[in-house]
Amino acid sequence: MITVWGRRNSVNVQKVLWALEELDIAYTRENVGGSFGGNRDADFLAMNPMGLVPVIRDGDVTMFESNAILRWLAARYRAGVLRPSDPKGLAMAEQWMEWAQVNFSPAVGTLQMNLVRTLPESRDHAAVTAATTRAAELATLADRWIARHDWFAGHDFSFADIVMGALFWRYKGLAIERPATAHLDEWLDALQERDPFRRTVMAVPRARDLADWNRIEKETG
Ligand SMILES: N[C@@H](CCC(=O)N[C@@H](CS)C(=O)NCC(=O)O)C(=O)O
Repeated sequence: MITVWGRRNSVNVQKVLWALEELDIAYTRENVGGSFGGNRDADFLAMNPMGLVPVIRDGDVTMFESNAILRWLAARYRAGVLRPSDPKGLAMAEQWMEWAQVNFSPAVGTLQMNLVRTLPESRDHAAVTAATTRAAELATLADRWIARHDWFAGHDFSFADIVMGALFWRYKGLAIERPATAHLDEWLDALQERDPFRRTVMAVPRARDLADWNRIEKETG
């Protein structure tokens, strides 16, 4: 049985839980990180010296870094379900996973940290302005791609849609100005048809502010 360490309101944990559900793999989860703590304990640091969630244990494989975990699960289980079997599809999926981790995730993370997880008086307004502009540029760019493709890898749903989907869902929940992204919105509508997305991402309400965040974390784990 696979074990996942991580709180359900972490976007990176959500990606792993969503992938596990798409692959129909049984798992157990330990609530770690945020107000649950545990991620600075020696036992946890032995699994991930960064002290961050998610971490998984799958037999003799214990690992961290959500995108790498997705790659492991997709390669190990039900080949072709999340990892495209054609080289071009795989290349495109990998391209968007890297793009999301290096570009979109930091912009959304800055917005989330400041606008939701920080009290108004302590927010870094310059950082919010810069991240709002950056995220808008990036969302527009991704919208142009998905206008010409059914999914981020091309023809089929893949782990790239999990990475982009969890992040884009969070971005859409922020109280900021956003550009029109009609094609991304259509793709997001298609994701909402998937039970694994509903159970792992949508099931955790998006918080509006810190009090909301703390309440949801307690309620949903
Ligand atoms: N690049 C890492 C980032 C992991 C990360 O930043 N995790 C955050 C949650 S999204 C975390 O552990 N924060 C500390 C905490 O929850 O206490 C990944 O993709 O797994």
